[in-house]
Amino acid sequence: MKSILENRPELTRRIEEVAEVAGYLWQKGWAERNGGNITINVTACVDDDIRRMPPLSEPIPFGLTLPRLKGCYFFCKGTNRRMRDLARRPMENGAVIRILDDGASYEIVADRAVRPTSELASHLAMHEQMIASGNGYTAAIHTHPIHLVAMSHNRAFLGRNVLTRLLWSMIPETRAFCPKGLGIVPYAMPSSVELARATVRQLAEYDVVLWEKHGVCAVGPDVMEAFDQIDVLSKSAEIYLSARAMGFEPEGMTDAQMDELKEAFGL
Ligand code: 2HA
Ligand code: ZN
Repeated sequence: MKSILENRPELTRRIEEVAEVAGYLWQKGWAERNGGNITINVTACVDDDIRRMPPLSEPIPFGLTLPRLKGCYFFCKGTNRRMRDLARRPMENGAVIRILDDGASYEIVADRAVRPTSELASHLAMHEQMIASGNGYTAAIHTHPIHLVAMSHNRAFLGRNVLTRLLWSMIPETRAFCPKGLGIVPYAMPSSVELARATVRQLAEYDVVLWEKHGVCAVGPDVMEAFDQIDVLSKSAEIYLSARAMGFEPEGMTDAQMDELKEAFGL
């Protein structure tokens, strides 16, 4: 069987990058069973031959109407597929989809009829928002980072920017490399349109959002940068929890130290 990746080095590179990050999510312990999902907007890598490719599925509605996505193409992890399998065999555990002209449904175009992630509504809503904002972002990741999810079980952390300030204060790099901080999305049913809408509202302000008692979503210019943001926040969460496990509340950097950082890095 001919793969869509054949003779398409840029598309291949982008999907190899997804596979690399999928491996990291598994190694981190953030991707049990089929947990988490990755989507990337690959429209810029699409040529006329791809545009002419016949669909491998019926049109499938995704539950929202997102007019900016008309004619866009996405590579999506498959629903019920394992992240660790996506890492080794991306085209068997994910698929390229085409958004149809109604902006409300998609069809699968390659390589196989693998149905996209159960969180497709949230992912596509995030992509629509990224296009609307003109930020040039192309990647969205949802994963289940242990320490951040644990922290979301404490109501005291869920106030606006409470966790952001706490996590920033654990190590200077977190503020430097996650300058917008961490948005909070109150618990909502996985895969729901309600969850998608609440996620997008937070993304107007943040590049990473915490889904209460579930996981995080991050967006970025590419999948590696989206991953890095989750990784630095998660590092801070681990430092906080290590200190607590040693029996003390960590002091945290002072507001003055963090402001100094803001100026030095032009954040
Ligand atoms: O894809 O993580 O939230 C499995 C999930 C759903
Ligand atoms: Zn999830």
